[in-house]
Amino acid sequence: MEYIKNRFYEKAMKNMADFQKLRKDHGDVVLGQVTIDQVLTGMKGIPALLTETSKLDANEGIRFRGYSLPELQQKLPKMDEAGEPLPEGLFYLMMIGEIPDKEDVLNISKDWATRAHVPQHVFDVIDALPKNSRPMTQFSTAIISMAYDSVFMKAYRAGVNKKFYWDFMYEDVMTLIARLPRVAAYIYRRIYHNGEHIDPNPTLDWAGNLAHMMGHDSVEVKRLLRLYMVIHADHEGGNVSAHATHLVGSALSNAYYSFAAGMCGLAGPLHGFANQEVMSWIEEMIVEIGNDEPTDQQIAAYIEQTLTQGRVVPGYGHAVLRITDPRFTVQQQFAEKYIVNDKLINTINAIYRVAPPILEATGKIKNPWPNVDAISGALLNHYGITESGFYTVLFGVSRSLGVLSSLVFDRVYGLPLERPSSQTMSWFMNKAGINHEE
Ligand code: CMX
Repeated sequence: MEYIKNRFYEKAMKNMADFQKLRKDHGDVVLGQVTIDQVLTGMKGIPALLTETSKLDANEGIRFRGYSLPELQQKLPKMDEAGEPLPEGLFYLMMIGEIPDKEDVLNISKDWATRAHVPQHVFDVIDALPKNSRPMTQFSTAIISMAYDSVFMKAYRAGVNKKFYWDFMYEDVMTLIARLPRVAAYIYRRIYHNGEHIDPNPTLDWAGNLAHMMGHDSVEVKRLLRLYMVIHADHEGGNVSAHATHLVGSALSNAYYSFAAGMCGLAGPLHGFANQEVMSWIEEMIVEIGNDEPTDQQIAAYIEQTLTQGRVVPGYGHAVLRITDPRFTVQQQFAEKYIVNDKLINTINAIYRVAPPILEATGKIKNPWPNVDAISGALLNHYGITESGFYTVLFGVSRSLGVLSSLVFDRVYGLPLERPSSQTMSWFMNKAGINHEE
């Protein structure tokens, strides 16, 4: 399986030369100005991170190494021609920058299958938690517990030269990604299926095996999870899960610590947990209205009520996007293609008709359009994965592909400890020309 690693190394060394040239010859080039508003609203729009794997455009959506999602649905290898692309292919693209062929993808599937064994102590750690601990608590705890096996940490302690860090990080990243479906499925079966676990099938692809171990072995679920794992994989470097993984990694924390930090960020309701919040919000609306096929007027009134209560409408808005999230559109098209007359999906479509003008009319919400989380739960629910408390874990399994490939790049470039400066209120007031009393 050295083939993928060697290809990565070849490409990465070219990038490394560019990186060194930038620092050596062009380090003093000014990138832009930073306003008080940008700092006080979450550092939005400040070009402050180097991320190779994907780029998000506000008016177009995500591109992975230059390719949009519809392009990837066409170009990435699939299990069968009518199906959805394999996440292994997206991982290859993010790491190497080229569209893989089927053999490249099968190579990665095989590599991950050989690394997928999860040590017993990880299951023991999960089992030591109360069964009703939140799935994301169990997931991030299990990830940290695997740091025991970090080859990066062992190499660092053994005094390995920093120019080889990327190699050990690559090994940890591949092993961690390989193990995640088993860990996630274990948590799922533990909580929702009386701990009746299902052994992995090493002949299956990464997402197909996840569906299998969860006990949803149908062609339909495998197809959906392949798409799901592709569209949630990366959203450039500034989102909370990517940034947290990168930040913690900058202290030379190993991949397990770094990714667990990212997953704690993903578990927040303004980020990945929104995919669960959407389901709870709709359930509450249906109970309150007393009708599981609410009219547009009833939905509009419920959205108004949510806003009046000072709550957010989950699944809507975005820190960067200013359009309907293409990840929403791709899932909506999937539903149109494969799903006929599902009440929940009809309701999601009705919310899409009704919500944007109401959100826009507030005058403060910068993006009134749906994001990826507005519909993902409805698709899972349709195919029998009804346990919405688990949905953010699925997001997390997918997100590993992007943030962990970025972590390998971080070590290739030798990016240093991240340490922006913070300032006091007086400093900001002085900058604004206002005299501030402490
Ligand atoms: N419902 C109600 N109010 C919203 C809103 C929504 N869907 N989206 C934004 N707002 C509000 C903000 O809370 C903020 O209010 P205050 O000025 O009172 O603080 C105001 O509108 C301006 O916010 P913004 O600049 O448009 O959005 P931010 O960049 O601050 O936040 C996001 C982006 C995603 C956190 C926000 O749109 C939101 O809370 N959406 C709902 C939660 C959600 O779906 N999150 C998932 C995002 C995708 C993902 O990461 O998985």
